[in-house]
Amino acid sequence: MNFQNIAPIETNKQLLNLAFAKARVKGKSKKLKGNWLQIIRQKEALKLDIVKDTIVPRLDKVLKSFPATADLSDFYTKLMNLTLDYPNYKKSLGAVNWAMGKIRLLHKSYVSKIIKCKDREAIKDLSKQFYGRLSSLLKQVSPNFVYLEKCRRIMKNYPDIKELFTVCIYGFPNVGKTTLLNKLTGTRAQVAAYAFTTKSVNAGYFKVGDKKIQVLDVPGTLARKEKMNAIELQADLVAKELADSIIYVFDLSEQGGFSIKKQEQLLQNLGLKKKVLVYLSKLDLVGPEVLAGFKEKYYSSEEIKEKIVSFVKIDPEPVVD
Ligand SMILES: Nc1nc2c(ncn2[C@@H]2O[C@H](COP(=O)(O)OP(=O)(O)OP(=O)(O)O)[C@@H](O)[C@H]2O)c(=O)[nH]1
Ligand SMILES: [Mg+2]
Repeated sequence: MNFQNIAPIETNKQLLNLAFAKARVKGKSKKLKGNWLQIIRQKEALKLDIVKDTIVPRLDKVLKSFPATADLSDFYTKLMNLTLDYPNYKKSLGAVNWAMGKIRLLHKSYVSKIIKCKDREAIKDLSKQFYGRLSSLLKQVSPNFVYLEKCRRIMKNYPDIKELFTVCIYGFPNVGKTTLLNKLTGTRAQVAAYAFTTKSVNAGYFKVGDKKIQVLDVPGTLARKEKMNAIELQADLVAKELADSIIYVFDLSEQGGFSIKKQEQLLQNLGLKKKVLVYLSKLDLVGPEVLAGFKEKYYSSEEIKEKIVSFVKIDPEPVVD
């Protein structure tokens, strides 16, 4: 699922300014026929049409560009629960829908009042009332617009998960996980010399023969069971629920800030019923004696590719009668 193309959400003020500007310009350009009263009525009703037809489709676009909650997979629903205030997100989408309906009703009722009105001042008054009620309605849902824009910016960073054999690159912060993702898949995800550089899930792909593998690089975990923050919990979610297999990045140099002992403990306590491959990062910073003392089986990035491809089940040939 792709979250990159959700349209930006305008503020209530931007929407109103745009609608009023359009009504001013377009309202003047149309030639109207009839006596003065008919012309005034048509002119005001036309402005109301333009305002409604500017705002409602924009709100509709906001609603349509967010994925319908019913279409979201379990993984994305969980990811949204970790990274956003999910009830507020759903409430905000509901508020946009409510506002659209209200604007349509308001427009209909004021246009029908204007069309029946016989007094120039009263027509102007009705127009003013419409604009006043419209702007207070939009003000009422303005916090929902602001919240949805915040959600859009967060969701833009969600990985576009594909239905492929999936590997999760896991380990403490700053050990070299993203560096390995870039090496395996040719992505250019951000790498930096501090912990929690990766705050959301990065995806990359590699292919060996006709087998395509999805590699998900996740934020580092501090492995504090009860105290994980929302960033770390994303790592847990991918490792536990999405990944078919794990690459555990081990920084023997300890330059990332985590001791060999701590990293060994995390590796032993992973408790996932999945194949785990160990990758040693920063070997250029490690002396031969340290490497010799490391007793776990480990793989180079090239060996990891081959190994992972060997994990992918070959679908049995379909039986033909
Ligand atoms: N010398 C050396 N530095 C490395 C190697 N791999 C990674 N680094 C450095 O280690 C630092 C952390 O690398 P990242 O790939 O951002 O580590 P990460 O595990 O993704 O970090 P978080 O996203 O914060 O959890 C960066 O400064 C990298 O340049 C390596 O093989 N050798
Ligand atoms: Mg990273």
